[in-house]
Amino acid sequence: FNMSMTNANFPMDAEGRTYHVGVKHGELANRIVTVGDPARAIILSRSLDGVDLENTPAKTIPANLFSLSSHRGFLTITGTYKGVPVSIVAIGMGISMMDFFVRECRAVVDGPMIIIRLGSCGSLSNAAVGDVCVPSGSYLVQRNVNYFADHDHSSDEEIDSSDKGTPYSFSKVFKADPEITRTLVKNLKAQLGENHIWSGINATADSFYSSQGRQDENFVDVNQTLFEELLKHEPNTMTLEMETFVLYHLAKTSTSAPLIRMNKSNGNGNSNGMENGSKKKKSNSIRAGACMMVFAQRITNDFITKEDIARVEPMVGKVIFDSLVELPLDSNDGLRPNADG
Ligand code: R1P
Repeated sequence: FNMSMTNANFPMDAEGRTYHVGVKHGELANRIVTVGDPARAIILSRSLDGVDLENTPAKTIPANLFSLSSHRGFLTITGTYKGVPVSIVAIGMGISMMDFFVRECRAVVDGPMIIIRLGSCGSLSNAAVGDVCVPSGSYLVQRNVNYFADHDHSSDEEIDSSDKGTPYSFSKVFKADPEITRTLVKNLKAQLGENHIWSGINATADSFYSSQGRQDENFVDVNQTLFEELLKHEPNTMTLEMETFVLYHLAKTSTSAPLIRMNKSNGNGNSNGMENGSKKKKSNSIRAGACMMVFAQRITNDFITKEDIARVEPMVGKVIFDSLVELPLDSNDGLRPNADG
């Protein structure tokens, strides 16, 4: 890996490899599954075409697939599924890692992309450990660090709204691609059973601990009433995890997202004019979706067993690949006049 970068704005090396994910043109498919855990990426890779399962030990990347492990902990595996090119990218944890992944992958892939996250999460709803949640939208939960500046928080107090603000802030909901969500729900229900698949809204938190309402006596977190605040903000809050919001947000703000294209090229409000000539050019969209396995039930305090992870993970992985190859790369949903209201 050549570490000499050619510019400071969007660093790439002489070969065109991105600075953190380490990928270059040709190494990534337009259809991508992203996970946190590299071990999950390797388990999923066993479902790709041409893998010699008998002679590929567990925890080993199948020899017939392209793989790249970056110096910053990203793992990319590319192959085909039912003949269609797909990639699996393990990114680690947190909002910054999702940002690195989406931007650097976008930079080296031509044309429209579909990105589906397969994560794990905590459940705030009735979804039990081992169940799978498919969020149609996500918001961001951030610790408001200013709240903790130069105030006396030695006593645990209720979340309030005095002049120092509230200890946690919640963003608006950004939506998943509706067709991806529908396809995932349909295929997951067929595979895992109606009762194990849940729809709702996800909350992406900037910490595993404080902004997910975990109690830690070593720090002043003022998060005792966080769950109630989340449900007040968004009554359909179903899950808590650490990446999905950034994926949905970047898909929405990508410069070829339908709404942004519309604003740029359609100042006169006539969507027909835009649709005519630009159908071929508008092909850099990112369609995003996600599903997550419940590892932690935050209300009952159950945690998933290793056996359940081993059972659910490869099954959900296969459903995502089936969904990925079933979905058209470029949706025209947002380009229909009035499609977004
Ligand atoms: C925390 O344990 C991690 O698990 C969840 C959270 O979002 C966070 O990244 O997702 P992954 O299993 O995909 O890493």
